Amino acid sequence: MSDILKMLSYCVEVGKMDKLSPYPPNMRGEDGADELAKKALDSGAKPGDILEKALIPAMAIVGNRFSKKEIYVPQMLMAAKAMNSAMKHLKPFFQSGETKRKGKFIIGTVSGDMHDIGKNLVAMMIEGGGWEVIDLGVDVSTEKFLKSISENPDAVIGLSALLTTTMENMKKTVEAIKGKYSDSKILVGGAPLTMDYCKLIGADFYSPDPQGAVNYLNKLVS
Ligand code: B1M
Repeated sequence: MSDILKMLSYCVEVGKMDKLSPYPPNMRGEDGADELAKKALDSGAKPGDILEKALIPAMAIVGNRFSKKEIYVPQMLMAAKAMNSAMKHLKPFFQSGETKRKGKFIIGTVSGDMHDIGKNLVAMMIEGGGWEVIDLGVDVSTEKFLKSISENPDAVIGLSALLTTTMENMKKTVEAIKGKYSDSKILVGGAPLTMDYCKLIGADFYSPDPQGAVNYLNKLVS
């Protein structure tokens, strides 16, 4: 991995957003995730590599540290902000799919859940894969999903949940969607989910990562 990617990964890990951000104090005045993501792209790194080799592993480290109580919510939040600072440079690349739109994809993080980094990554990758993405955001109620499906009846639906508590809300949303639109295809994802849980709640597919989500959607139209 290049030095730029290593440094970018480290910036996300420690929550260094950009050159002007005062946090962490020992890196004051140094490039942050914002500048380094841009430099990585300028030096020829592929957006997918920046994502998979630098950003996603950094967030995994942050998550493990949080689990072990080595860091707390504020540090986690700073890391998420640093990741988003880098992502703003990658987003146009993921969105500029050269292929014709393959269909519509509605995505949202389920009710009660504010986590959006993974959901945004999935949305970006799917958009880059040639799909029109309707992103409903975070804390999305069942009613909001149903309204969007009524406006886009052929869309595939994607639900994300990061909390064990909101997995239950995902179940309720899947039941409501399938009750009203039995032919709909629902893809679920998020760190606490499994294929078994996907089957249990009556969703159609579980993907642990964005690429699996893209592959699933592409199979539906191939
Ligand atoms: Co939260 N948080 N958090 N958090 N947070 C977790 C999820 C947690 C596992 C940390 C831990 O304890 N180790 C834990 C959940 C425990 C549990 O439920 N069992 C937790 C907790 C407890 C909380 C709070 C309750 C903390 C508190 O306030 N005490 C609180 C809840 C707020 C709420 O939602 N109501 C909270 C808050 C936050 C922040 C706001 C500080 C921040 C979110 C910022 C944001 O999203 N804008 C945050 C963060 C950053 C995390 C961790 C560290 C990282 C999540 C992340 O972005 N990962 C996380 C720990 C962890 O995951 N290890 C944690 C990177 C991202 C790329 O991965 O989202 O898994 P992920 O997405 C992956 C795949 O899952 C998949 O693709 C993505 C890319 O590979 N995927 C899909 C995701 N959605 C998909 C949908 C698909 C397909 C694939 O199809 C539709």
